[in-house]
Amino acid sequence: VKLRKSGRSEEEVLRELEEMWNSRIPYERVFSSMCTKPHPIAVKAFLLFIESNLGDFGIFPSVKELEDKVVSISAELLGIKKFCGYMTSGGTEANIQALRALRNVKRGKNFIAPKSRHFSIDKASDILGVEMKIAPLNEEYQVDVSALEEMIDENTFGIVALAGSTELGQIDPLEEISKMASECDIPVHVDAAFGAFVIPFIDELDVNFSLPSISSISGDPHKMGMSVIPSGILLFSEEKYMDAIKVRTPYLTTKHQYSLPGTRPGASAAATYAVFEHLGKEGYRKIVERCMRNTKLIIELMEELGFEPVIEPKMNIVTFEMEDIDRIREELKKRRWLVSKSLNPLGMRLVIMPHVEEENLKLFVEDLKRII
Ligand code: 0PR
Repeated sequence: VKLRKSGRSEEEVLRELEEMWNSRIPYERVFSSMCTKPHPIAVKAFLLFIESNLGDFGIFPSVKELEDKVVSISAELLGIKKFCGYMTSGGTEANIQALRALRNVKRGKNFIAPKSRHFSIDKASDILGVEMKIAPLNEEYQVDVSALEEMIDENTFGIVALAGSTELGQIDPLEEISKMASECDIPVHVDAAFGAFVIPFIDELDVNFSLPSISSISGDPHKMGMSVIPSGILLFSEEKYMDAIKVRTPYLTTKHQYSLPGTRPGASAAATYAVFEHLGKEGYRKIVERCMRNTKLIIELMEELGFEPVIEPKMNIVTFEMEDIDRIREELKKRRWLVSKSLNPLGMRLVIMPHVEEENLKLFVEDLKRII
């Protein structure tokens, strides 16, 4: 494909794109994604700020204000009083940056992450050129804290814990980890990419994010926050961690930068602020409650087919052990359903996002029944 000598009409180009867009499996039939249709107000706000660049916000001072508001609203939601932070492109950037900050502060050579970590942690280890030690899980698929403690050595600069694991939505025992880490003087990064905008709206999940030793927390508005892609949050408990990833930017309108990308969308800050303001706690709670009702429904329907969830889901992710997941997944795809495969344990993983309708869960299970 080459750049054309002379261009085609707007109408023609857009028609081609529309056709391409319409060929996808719509979100209504996608149970494999942690992303969802952004809230309409997020889309409007995004378009309004489409030109803005948070990488040089002296030109667009209002986007910096919006980013700061998004960061403090997120911190308040998670019950964190003392914080600093910025908007990332998502969970991957946040994990890389959090580990970079810990490595730079502690000057160590390795960190420890649970077996249940997201693969972005592996990317961080590779990019930073530091060793990643993998901690085993207990029978509830949470990190085994005593094994974790034994893995700490004089070169360990940090620990990763999960609040909403990718495969099961499991939450690691943060209080226990924090207590142990405080005794060993090791900072902890909590990856709440998925959980940050779910946990605060489920009363039974009484998770304390404001613990000693928790040095950073990440959470993604582009997952359960109903915002647009790319929207992530990274919060640090102390300035020294932010300072450890600061670079000077002499020729910009601003003196320094903390983010991994240089140029980055101010539109994401506007979109996320808009959806935060518009939904409020009540709006989010309703969305999360509906996702949890649908998660319970799919469990009931799957139990009728003889499948049990691996763990009682804490959030709207549920995984069923399934030996022949590869074949079933292929067959489901032929019928235009997308599910994902979990590896630990081998099974079918369903993420019951706000775009998942009760009716479609019933149709899905009927198709699954025919396949098995
Ligand atoms: N941390 C955790 C716990 C995650 O689950 C994810 C993404 C990340 C970090 C990285 O976040 P970003 O992808 O925003 O950088 N987990 C999802 C997954 O791998 C991402 C995803 C989203 C995958 C939508 C598929 C999809 O359709 O399942």
